[in-house]
Amino acid sequence: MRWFLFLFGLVLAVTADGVSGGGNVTYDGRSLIINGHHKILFSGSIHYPRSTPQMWPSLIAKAKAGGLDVIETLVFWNLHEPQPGQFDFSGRRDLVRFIKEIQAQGLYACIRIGPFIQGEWSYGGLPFWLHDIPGIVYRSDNEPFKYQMKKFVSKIVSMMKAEKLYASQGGPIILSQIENEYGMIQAAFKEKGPPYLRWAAEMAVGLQTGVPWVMCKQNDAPDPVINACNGRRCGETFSGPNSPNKPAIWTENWTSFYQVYGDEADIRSAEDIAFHVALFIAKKGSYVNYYMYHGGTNFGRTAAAYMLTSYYDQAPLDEYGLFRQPKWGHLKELHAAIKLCTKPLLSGKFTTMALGPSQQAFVYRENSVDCAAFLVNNNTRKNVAITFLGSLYELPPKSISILPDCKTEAFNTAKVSTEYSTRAVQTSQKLDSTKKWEEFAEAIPTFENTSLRANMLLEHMNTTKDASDYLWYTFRFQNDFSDAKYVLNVTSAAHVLHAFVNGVFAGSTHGSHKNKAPNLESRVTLNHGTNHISLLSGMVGLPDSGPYLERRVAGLRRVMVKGEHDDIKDFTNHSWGYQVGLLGEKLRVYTDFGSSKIQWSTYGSFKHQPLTWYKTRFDAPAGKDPVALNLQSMGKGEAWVNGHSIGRYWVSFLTPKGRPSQTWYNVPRSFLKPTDNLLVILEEENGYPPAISIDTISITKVCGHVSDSHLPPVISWRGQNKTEQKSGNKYHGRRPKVQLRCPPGKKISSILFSSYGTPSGDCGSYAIGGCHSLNSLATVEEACLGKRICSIPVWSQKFGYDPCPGIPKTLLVDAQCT
Ligand SMILES: *[C@@H]1O[C@H](CO)[C@@H](O)[C@H](O)[C@H]1NC(C)=O
Ligand SMILES: *[C@@H]1O[C@H](CO)[C@@H](O)[C@H](O)[C@H]1NC(C)=O
Ligand SMILES: *[C@@H]1O[C@H](CO)[C@@H](O)[C@H](O)[C@H]1NC(C)=O
Ligand SMILES: *[C@@H]1O[C@H](CO)[C@@H](O)[C@H](O)[C@H]1NC(C)=O
Ligand SMILES: *[C@@H]1O[C@H](CO)[C@@H](O)[C@H](O)[C@H]1NC(C)=O
Ligand SMILES: *[C@@H]1O[C@H](CO)[C@@H](O)[C@H](O)[C@H]1NC(C)=O
Ligand SMILES: *[C@@H]1O[C@H](CO)[C@@H](O)[C@H](O)[C@H]1NC(C)=O
Ligand SMILES: CC(=O)N[C@H]1CO[C@H](CO)[C@@H](O)[C@@H]1O
Repeated sequence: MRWFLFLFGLVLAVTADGVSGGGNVTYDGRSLIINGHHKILFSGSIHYPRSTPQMWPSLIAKAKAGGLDVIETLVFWNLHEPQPGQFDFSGRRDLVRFIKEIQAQGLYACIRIGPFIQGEWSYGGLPFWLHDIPGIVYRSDNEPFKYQMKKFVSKIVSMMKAEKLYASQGGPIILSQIENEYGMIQAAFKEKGPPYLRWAAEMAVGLQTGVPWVMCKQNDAPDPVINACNGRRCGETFSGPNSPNKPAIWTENWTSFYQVYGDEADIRSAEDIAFHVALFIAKKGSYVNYYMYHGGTNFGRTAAAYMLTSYYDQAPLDEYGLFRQPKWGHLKELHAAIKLCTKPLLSGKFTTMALGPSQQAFVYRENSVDCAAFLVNNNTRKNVAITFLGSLYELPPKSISILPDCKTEAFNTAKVSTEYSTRAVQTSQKLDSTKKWEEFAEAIPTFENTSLRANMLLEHMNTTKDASDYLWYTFRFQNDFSDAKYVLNVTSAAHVLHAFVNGVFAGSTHGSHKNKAPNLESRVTLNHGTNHISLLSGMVGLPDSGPYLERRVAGLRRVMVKGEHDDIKDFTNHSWGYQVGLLGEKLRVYTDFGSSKIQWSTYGSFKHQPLTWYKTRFDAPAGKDPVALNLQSMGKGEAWVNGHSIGRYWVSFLTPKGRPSQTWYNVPRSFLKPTDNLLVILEEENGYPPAISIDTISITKVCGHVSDSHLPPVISWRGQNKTEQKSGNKYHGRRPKVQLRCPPGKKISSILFSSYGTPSGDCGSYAIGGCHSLNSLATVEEACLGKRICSIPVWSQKFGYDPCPGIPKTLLVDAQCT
């Protein structure tokens, strides 16, 4: 009874005290201290340029509903300062608007300024123009770099101050980060590393933000900067703060992992994330950030080398901002359960107890009433019964039970109460009328067409200055070989390479995130007399990691033509002509204006060869569901909608399982008009545009699977009313139940499967087992049809009779949302 009242009070207290604008931020060995209060904080990464300003309010609201206190973002230097001194904070770049939206929703913010951020972002966020500063060495004790870094960091800090966005000024920002995972590469800088690191810390602290700074993966972060952990298992791997006066902070707890072309998606289960977060908190962690909470989209050419356009689609909010269940809901319940432990966690005495060979309790006791415990079963195979303070607890393999009163299990990391949801794609519009497509063949430039010349192979990035992914290398030569067969042999450090001989396609090669592109060795036919060779070097994003980024090289390294009789001509130091970018890019044919300036041909006018632009128009799908282009029929390239680049696509690069890493490409609703939207595609290989479709993405199915011994988490007590409170029965309302929730605007339209008994399988694939109530379907239909949300107790009485007395039963329900 007392515990319950306490619990209820605490819920109110957390809500009221929770997150409100501003306050002085300090810290001690336990946690951050905001306005004099210690805090356990849950944070989630949402990167403002990876979604649209129109999406920000709903993403932040969903993060708040998921129990987060803080939204964390990187700051993207190369997006904000594309040319020295020319700043851009418009649209998706509007950092101030993003922070103000966080503030408006009553959450805290953490900005990781870097300004080197890695982040699977092109060039790790550094503007490419830094490369042209004489003598520069990035991220080292190097005056030119330090000068530029300080200038940018100061600019961002003063922008935040001008808008009064630091907590010390009454704003939401409670934490900032300087540098990023420098500890991983510091050794490469030898004696230039440590002074740079100290300088970075002093420079940041000197900006007097009034809130603490962190450095992640930097065990020796200088005082007062806090060293933080990044990774998947910080509860197990983090060696802890480097001072007893600093709190344990986890800046990147990966909810999944970034994906490169050729990779399958990395699926990290809700149970595994919950286990490691609970463990980190159990071991005195006080701040956990989910990287990513919403990944979003790498629009345009912002993705780093070989990174997919879709970013952390497996996060609790998927690429489109839809709930990824049960991940979002399971973590929400975890946060609520941990928040119930706040008082003893922050002021209780900490002890640990061994309870078995791989079982342990982490206990925080303040007095006889305020006590919280985390029971850990680290056995990965077995259910284990644990006796703790005289009570028995059954823990599934590799799981943690949270007892906010040292008695009642409020939550177990491996018991998922949240429904599973299935995301489905519906084709809204096929673009299959060839009459509606037009095409434009990209010109293959020859040496004569170029104005930039050199008697050597230029380095790719330093030549394009990242104005385009593409660089043409051209040369001409008189063929005096007597052979009929030739091999063009190109060694390159480009990501992709397409070769053309006398205007005709002569072969391609590409690399991957792990391996550089193999040599292009193509059999070619040469003219007698003059031959024109045009080689297109392409980058799929600039590199974003490792030391000495300024020394990286890309593009062609060696070019030879070899005859049948091994007569070799080496053209490496020949006279070369260069063209930066494609003609279509220069003419901006992907905009309404640019597209009207060129002569498009009807679809199918010429024999398709790599490097063709395609154009059509389409209407926006009705409704509000997110929109995506299905590019399954295409190869590799980039797509634009009404002039906005929705990113690079690379469907022809298959995973080991033989499928594209990404088939659907996000088209934010705000890029669309109701009708007549301009779609332009640059296809580098061979594609079949008439098979492209405009699709919508939505949650169409929800499924729950709960056993009759599985009590729902204590978070559901929040909803209890006064009468229930007085009854003081802790277990009131805690009967095991399956809960189903369709997304807003949809209702349960049919029950696809329902079995109360011993159904086999799980939400992915199921079948009726040896024990099954004949009322399974009717009971669930009665409770759920036509409703958006329903809950069905896992209880024989509900199903009219017990189909197999004495046997533990489960209820598995799969339902359609329409
Ligand atoms: C921060 O602390 C200073 C004095 O220590 C105080 O004047 C100021 O009002 C505090 N700021 C907030 C937002 O509470
Ligand atoms: C659990 O076991 C694994 C493997 O033996 C070990 O690496 C890890 O540190 C253990 N974790 C805990 C919390 O005991
Ligand atoms: C390139 O040069 C050739 C020969 O001089 C010319 O016919 C062609 O039109 C030029 N192409 C472009 C894109 O300028
Ligand atoms: C990069 O290009 C610039 C001209 O834009 C040139 O001055 C410089 O030497 C080049 N740097 C390297 C490393 O090639
Ligand atoms: C291409 O050149 C590389 C060396 O640059 C050589 O190892 C390879 O054998 C050559 N390939 C052919 C087909 O000649
Ligand atoms: C090209 O020129 C560079 C610089 O003069 C030289 O080091 C290199 O060996 C030459 N390469 C070939 C294949 O001739
Ligand atoms: C409060 O809960 C009790 C017991 O579940 C129920 O009978 C009563 O109708 C509820 N009252 C309100 C106002 O919801
Ligand atoms: C960059 C980095 O530290 N990656 C590590 C993240 O954690 C996984 C597994 O915990 C490691 O395999 C990675 O090396």
